[in-house]
Amino acid sequence: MKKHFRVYLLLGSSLFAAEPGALQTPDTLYTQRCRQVLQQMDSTDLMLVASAGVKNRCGDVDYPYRQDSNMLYLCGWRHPSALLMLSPRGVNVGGKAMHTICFYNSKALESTAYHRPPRLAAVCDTMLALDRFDASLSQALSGIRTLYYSLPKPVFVQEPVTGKHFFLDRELRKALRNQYPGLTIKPVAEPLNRLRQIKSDAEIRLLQKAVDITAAGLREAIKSAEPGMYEYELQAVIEYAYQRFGAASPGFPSIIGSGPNALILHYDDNDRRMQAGDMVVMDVGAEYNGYSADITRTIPVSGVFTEGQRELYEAVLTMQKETLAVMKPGVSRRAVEEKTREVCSRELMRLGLIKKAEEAKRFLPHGVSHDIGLEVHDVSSREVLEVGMVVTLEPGLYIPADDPAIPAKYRSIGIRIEDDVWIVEGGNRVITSGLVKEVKDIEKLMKQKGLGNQPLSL
Ligand SMILES: [Mn+2]
Repeated sequence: MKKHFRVYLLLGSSLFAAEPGALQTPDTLYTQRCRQVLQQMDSTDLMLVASAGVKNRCGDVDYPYRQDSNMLYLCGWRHPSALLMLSPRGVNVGGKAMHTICFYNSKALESTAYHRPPRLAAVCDTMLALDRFDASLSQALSGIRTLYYSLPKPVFVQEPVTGKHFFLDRELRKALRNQYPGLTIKPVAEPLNRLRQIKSDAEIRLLQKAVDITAAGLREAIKSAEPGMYEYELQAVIEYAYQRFGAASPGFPSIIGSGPNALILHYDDNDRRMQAGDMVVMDVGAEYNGYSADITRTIPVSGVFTEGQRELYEAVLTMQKETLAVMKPGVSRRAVEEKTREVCSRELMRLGLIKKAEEAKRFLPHGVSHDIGLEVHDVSSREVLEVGMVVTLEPGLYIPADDPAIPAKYRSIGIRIEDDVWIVEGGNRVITSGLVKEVKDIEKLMKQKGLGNQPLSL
């Protein structure tokens, strides 16, 4: 029985790997990235990028594995217990100078029946078993002045019974200094973030796929929403699309906040029963082949906006549209933020919610843009927009329930509209533009039935 099961798994995996529709980063791109990093480094530098650790869930069960983003970026390797070494000077392996070496755990590889063939062979100069790492490292480090290496997270460890606590990264840094006196240790982010922030065409295709899958899920959720449903039912509809179209998982916990929960920025309990008259904020993103989308739509649960909801929604939409119009290469991130704030103040004054521009911050307490990529809040080192960056634009308005000075029709409403924006020559392209966001389009779509309205009984 067991044997058959294994054969079945292997067969299934080879079919999956050969699936023609699956988008992947081409091997040549990994080689090019490694070469670019090597060119930026001095001959007395060495870089080590480690696989992410496995996190235990309970007993024999681990959390689904997610590779470290820098490892994914440089070589696409998806397994734990591996180290990628980049040496501009070269490390002597069998008489040859190797510049990119991957040390990997061959045991771990054998036990994963689903793995794809090691594409690394095409990316790295050589692949060595992990037990050769120690010897290779001392050779590679001789004469090295700067080691680029990121210490693992979480950095703070506390043991509750003894009350002992220490900073893991500080301890490791100390140990490294003792072992290699005179060595400067810098995070790999320093050379890598600037590269990661500019997306290649291959990365844009992956982000577009993550976006399209997320939009498909949101479209079904918009059609499905109705009073009496639970927030988690909308989450199920959205994440169904992720699994259906081959996205591994959400890139971050789905936020489905209805009624008063719409005002909680990182709400993800998703367990409230939605009522007629509520708005529901859905802030979600599928992760496809390592790349995460980030889209927010806000809809009226009943299918029709009330007057107050529509006025606030149109105000947020105006903030978004006017800001999009200024987003292009050469514009600073601060200018983007200021544009949204300027329109926000103007709109809130027009609606009579504030009297002075500076009062607007109370109703929009968060930043409105961040990079996306291998992480949903992706690395960022540039203050000015450049061709190839992909950033979100997510204005919102959050009107508290308990302020009698605020007209009743606006109270207890939270709205956010978030799109993903690719900065191109002379302007931008909204890669999430296939998903409805105008009031009339949302109301029209909500008239249809969705996946979440299909009967299913226990
Ligand atoms: Mn976001």
